[in-house]
Amino acid sequence: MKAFFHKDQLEFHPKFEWALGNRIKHPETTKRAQNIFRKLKAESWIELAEPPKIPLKAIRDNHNYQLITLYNTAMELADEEAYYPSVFPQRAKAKADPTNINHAGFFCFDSGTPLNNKTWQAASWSAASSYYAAKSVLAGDPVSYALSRPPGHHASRDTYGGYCYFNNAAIAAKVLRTKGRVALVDIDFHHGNGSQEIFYKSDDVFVASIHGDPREYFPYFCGFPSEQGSGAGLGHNLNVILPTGTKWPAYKKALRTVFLNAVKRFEPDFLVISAGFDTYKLDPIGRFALETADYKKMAKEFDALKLPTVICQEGGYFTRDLGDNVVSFLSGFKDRK
Ligand code: SP5
Ligand code: ZN
Repeated sequence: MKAFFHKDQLEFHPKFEWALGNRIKHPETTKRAQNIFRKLKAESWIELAEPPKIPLKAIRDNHNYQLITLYNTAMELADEEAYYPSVFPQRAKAKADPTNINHAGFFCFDSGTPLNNKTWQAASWSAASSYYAAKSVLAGDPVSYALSRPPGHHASRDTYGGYCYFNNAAIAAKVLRTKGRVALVDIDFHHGNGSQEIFYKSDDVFVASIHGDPREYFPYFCGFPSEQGSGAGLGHNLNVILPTGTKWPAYKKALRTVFLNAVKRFEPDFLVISAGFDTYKLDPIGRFALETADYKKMAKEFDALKLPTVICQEGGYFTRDLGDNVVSFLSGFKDRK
């Protein structure tokens, strides 16, 4: 199995975030990616591959030019300077100039996702990892993994937040949809609001997310079962909420009876998995209670669909066990190579 990662994804070091009024150490560290990389390297059946540069057009297919411009504006920040917006306009009435860093709040929806002069570099290499993982699946690999860090599923066409800058999984889905119907399934603890928004009106990409209750957890304002898509996409968006403390037996039940059934009914040709491991029992942010071995069991449920599959890394903040959890998950697809 190929695993895509570029070392410049490590050049981005968010130091802190503002969370619920407190300044806390940033959970989305380079150590996360390094831990995953080290564990992947120890597995002989995983082949690490460095992606080439992503064509700008592949980013433009998902994100508008203002967002791209803003990250380029941030490249002019001084070393060690991080920009946290402090003004968040009511969008409908606002106009923004993305060459002015002080307008960043127009594009941003939280205070946990800083911009600095390395954001563009890391985010575009992360996008490249998922783009080329999708390309490898189109070229015949049954399953590919993208160590996409920074993560992506909270980023929409024109907004960033939740530690996400470009929506890596959506970029992969758009590569695959040129050749068929795509199911994008999101198993991160948090609702994949960016992915939902990008494909909300699409009838050829089904988006399904299984997550903690947004009334209590990030991203708070969406991720409810009533959100089912609109226009041609009506019926092609699924949100499943599980209670705080959920363990594997209850997770598996929801996965089989609701989640996977809906995916099958859609009859996809390809699968993209937004794979977050903040559902882990020791995770400092997520509040489910899955164990390392559960990720292999979960993967086998997806593997049984027998679809060409791209797996994109999302969250997971208990760094010590993160790589083990990723390897456990990937091992569920091992029989397909
Ligand atoms: C990709 C992803 O998983 N993004 C998650 C963003 C969540 N941001 C809000 C975090 C709130 C942190 N609360 C601190 C609890 C410390 N014990
Ligand atoms: Zn998450």
